Amino acid sequence: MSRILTVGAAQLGPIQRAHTRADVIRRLVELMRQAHGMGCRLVVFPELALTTFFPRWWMEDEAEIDAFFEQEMPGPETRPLFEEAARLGIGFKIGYAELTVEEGRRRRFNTAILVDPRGRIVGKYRKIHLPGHAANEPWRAFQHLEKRYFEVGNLGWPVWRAFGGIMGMAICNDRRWPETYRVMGLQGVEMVLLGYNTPEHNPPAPEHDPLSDFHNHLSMQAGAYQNGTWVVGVAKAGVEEGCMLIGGSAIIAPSGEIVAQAVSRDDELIVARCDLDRTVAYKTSIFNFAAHRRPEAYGPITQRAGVILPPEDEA
Ligand code: CDT
Repeated sequence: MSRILTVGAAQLGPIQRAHTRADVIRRLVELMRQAHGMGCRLVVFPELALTTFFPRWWMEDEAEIDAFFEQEMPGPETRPLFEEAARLGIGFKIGYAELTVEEGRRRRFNTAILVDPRGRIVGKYRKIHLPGHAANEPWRAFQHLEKRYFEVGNLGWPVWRAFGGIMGMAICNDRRWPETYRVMGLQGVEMVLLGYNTPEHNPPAPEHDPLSDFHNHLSMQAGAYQNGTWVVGVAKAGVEEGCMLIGGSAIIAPSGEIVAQAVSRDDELIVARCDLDRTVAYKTSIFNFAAHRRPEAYGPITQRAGVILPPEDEA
């Protein structure tokens, strides 16, 4: 059996602060057309794909912050992307900053949506693992203020039946956490769609900088293999407002092997014919969760963060 889903990973080069939504949508539409021309039924765009990665700046003016957020989706500026998708009959996944009113207050999330080939939103995910910090830390060359600008996602980790398979979404830092893939893996996910903006330089741990590309692929390849799922990881890359973002967008098979990889740090489409049935051999053998997982034997698991055992003589 085979269930082929031809998917495109549409890596973006940098988006500078001066670039308008219209500038960006033109680039997304061009990549979408390329994907359609190469037979894709689904094209995946990065995290926060409509603007520059604004959490690098400390801002206090609410209107200045709001300018980076979408209050409706599609809205007047993003509708052309939905219309082009429907015209071509191609689905897409895109990340953006979401401003919404829920529970009577304004709330901001780092969000991704899955859109079907008729231009209808079929799934929404809000980023759970928000990296960085909330306080102003001007000593950093580039701040990473996701904890200031976003709330932790409140939609959990659903999966959706779409595109002939079981689809899930994650956003950037989520890809480094095994829970991300496992929570979706336990629901039978067959393809995880994720986008990222990853600075090459991490101010609190600069000794990790040479390993940025390695850690990117290591996380996604392990997540794919250990859960028997395809992973499509898509970067916004290149020098954005002076900050170098890694590339390395990749389409990863359930074996953990990379089957397509971007070579630039610019707008670049990579494509793979993904057989969703390649998940089955993993899900029914080595990673047959029902047969081999033993959560009842793992012992008590604390919910506290960063638990470290006390020294032996204090225990
Ligand atoms: N966007 C995003 O989540 N980036 C983080 C950077 C971590 S360093 C603060 C990432 O995990 O790639």
